[in-house]
Amino acid sequence: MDLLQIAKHVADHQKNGQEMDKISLSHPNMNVEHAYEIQKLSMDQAINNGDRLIGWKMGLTSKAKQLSVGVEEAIYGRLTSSMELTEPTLHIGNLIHPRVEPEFAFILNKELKGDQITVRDVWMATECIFPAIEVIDSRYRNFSFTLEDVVADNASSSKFILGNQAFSPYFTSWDKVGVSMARNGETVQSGVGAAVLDHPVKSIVELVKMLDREGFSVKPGMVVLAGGITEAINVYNGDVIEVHYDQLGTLKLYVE
Ligand code: 0L1
Ligand code: MG
Repeated sequence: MDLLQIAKHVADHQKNGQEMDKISLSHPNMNVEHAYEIQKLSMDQAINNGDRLIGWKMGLTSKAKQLSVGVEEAIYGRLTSSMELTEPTLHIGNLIHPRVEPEFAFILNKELKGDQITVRDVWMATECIFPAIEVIDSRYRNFSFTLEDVVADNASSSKFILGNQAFSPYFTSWDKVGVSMARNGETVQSGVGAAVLDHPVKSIVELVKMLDREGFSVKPGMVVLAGGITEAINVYNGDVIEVHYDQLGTLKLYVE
């Protein structure tokens, strides 16, 4: 299996917003280690072309999401500078079938690494937390994939936006924050922070342990999306998405 060739193929489809066949169809022997290597190599393509690694995301962190895509473990992906929206407008011309989901974004101020990482280590290294919206856009038809496929496709990462207000980690019970998401004024999803591995901080612990297996770490200044708090919803041209985070405000996203 030529992992670099597969990675270039994935990178092209990500860049051009084009659907592709599942890699597992042509490479049924691909395992999760291969898939993470494909993810790394494909994101290296983007980085070599001027993009910048600015953080990590955790995906499939809720049981509901794992069930909906038929897998039993959380996964991670890479966040680059070109994925961050600085204005609340999502241009979908170059996307395939975008979905959005509410998340919390941790900003770290110390390196986090190693398989002995604890919740306390994460809190000691967390500068602040932002309410955030992640846009996922699987490059596979109908969001249909195996665990290996979705890992190779950078955990369906596409775009993300942080709120304008950063919050101290210490005065909010992040697992208790209620979140509701409305499309064009109608509430379509609601959830609570505990949907993310019982507490979003545990997702960061899990990420650091997973990264350690591959020799990576979370660097100071990086952003980490902890995982979807509700199911993701499809968005279409003209939609206005509003996500309300109890006590923390509302994020809007205009889809064009
Ligand atoms: O961020 C996520 O939880 C998405 C991970 C990949 C699964 C999907 O595309 O729904
Ligand atoms: Mg997500």
